Amino acid sequence: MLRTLTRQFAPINRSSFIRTLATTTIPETQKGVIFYENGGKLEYKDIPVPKPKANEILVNVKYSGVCHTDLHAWKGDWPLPVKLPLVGGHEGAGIVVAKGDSVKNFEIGDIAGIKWLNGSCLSCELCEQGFESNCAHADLSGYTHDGSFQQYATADAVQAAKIPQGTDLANIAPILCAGVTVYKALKTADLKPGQWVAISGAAGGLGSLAVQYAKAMGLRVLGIDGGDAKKELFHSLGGEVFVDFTKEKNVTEAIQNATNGGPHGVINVSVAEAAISQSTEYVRPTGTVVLVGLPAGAVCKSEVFSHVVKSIQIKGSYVGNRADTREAIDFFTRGLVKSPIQVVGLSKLPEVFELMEQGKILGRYVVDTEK
Ligand code: 8ID
Ligand code: ZN
Repeated sequence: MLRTLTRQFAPINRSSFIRTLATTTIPETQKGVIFYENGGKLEYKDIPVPKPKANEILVNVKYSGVCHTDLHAWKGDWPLPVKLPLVGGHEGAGIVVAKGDSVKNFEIGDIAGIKWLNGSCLSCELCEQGFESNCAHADLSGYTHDGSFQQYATADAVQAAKIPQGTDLANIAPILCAGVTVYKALKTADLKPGQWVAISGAAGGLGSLAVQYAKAMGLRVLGIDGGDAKKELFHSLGGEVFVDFTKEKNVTEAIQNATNGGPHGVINVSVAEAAISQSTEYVRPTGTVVLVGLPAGAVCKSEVFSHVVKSIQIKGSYVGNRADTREAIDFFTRGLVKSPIQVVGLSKLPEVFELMEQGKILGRYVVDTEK
């Protein structure tokens, strides 16, 4: 039996929240963007509203960020097959409108976030130790489980993100993947306040948040990306030194000069294989290269002699666990990071993918599921 939304909310003076007051019944069908094969038509149409299982909440998604991962999923870039047909999206923010009988941690009317990690087994050694994203049975929103590019989406209540009442839902959406991921990647780099971190892909969705989390952690931030608009965004977010890979003749030298010997850590959030390998060259001796961006079929090459003599580390970092999520949201709620977003209707998703493919997006696009 599902407990459905009946209670009346007290009005809160936030535009994205007020619009939820009208949501009192759960329809049978809803608008969503669905595709039936990789690279196939992205159809904006009426689809059934999913029913939550005993362990799940049903979230009336108001806004969803569009992550480059959604583009990879649609294109079929990775060696892990997607569920088909698929509703993508994994940065969904909305209101809990129904829940399964065994859900204890959410009430109807709570604000919840749909994350990439929709659910995990919670009983294997990895889950037990907080490495839930690495669980062999991980269920992924917008990949193996229909995600947030629809008005109603389900999530395992244990993994769904808790969002404080009154939060601006459009602005928090990108925190649910991009924010959590870069926050975790920065923790993985294990840097100290005052040290240099380079963000490769600094003005994209993940990068623009990484700059701010890094600043909030007391790091000095060098950003690498292409074009004047990206440079401007980077500096407006508090970044210190910008290296334009489209203009700079010797990127490695420019980065090492600006950081007096190379950054202590590098967060790779570009979707460019060559840029990832290059980061092993300019990183400071004893520094750490963190791999986050996932270009199709990419290999990270590190020249072995230098790797050994410089004693560098290369680490992979994959979203974050429940604690990372809570902490990343806390940085946002305290105003330490802001989402540089542009909001468009969900029906415009194909156009957003096109801009993303061309590398033309500044910050993050967020889709409004009601348009
Ligand atoms: O858990 C994870 N590891 C995780 C989580 C979320 C996303 C990984 N990702 C992956 C995505 O799947 C994607 O491969 O991180 C990558 C970046 O996602 P995004 O930030 O959502 O993508 P974007 O908004 O398109 O930003 C990419 C930026 O990289 C720049 C672009 O200009 C853009 O600003 N860029 C490129 I493409 N080539 C570059 C280069 N050679 C570059 N920046 C510097 N040097
Ligand atoms: Zn993502």
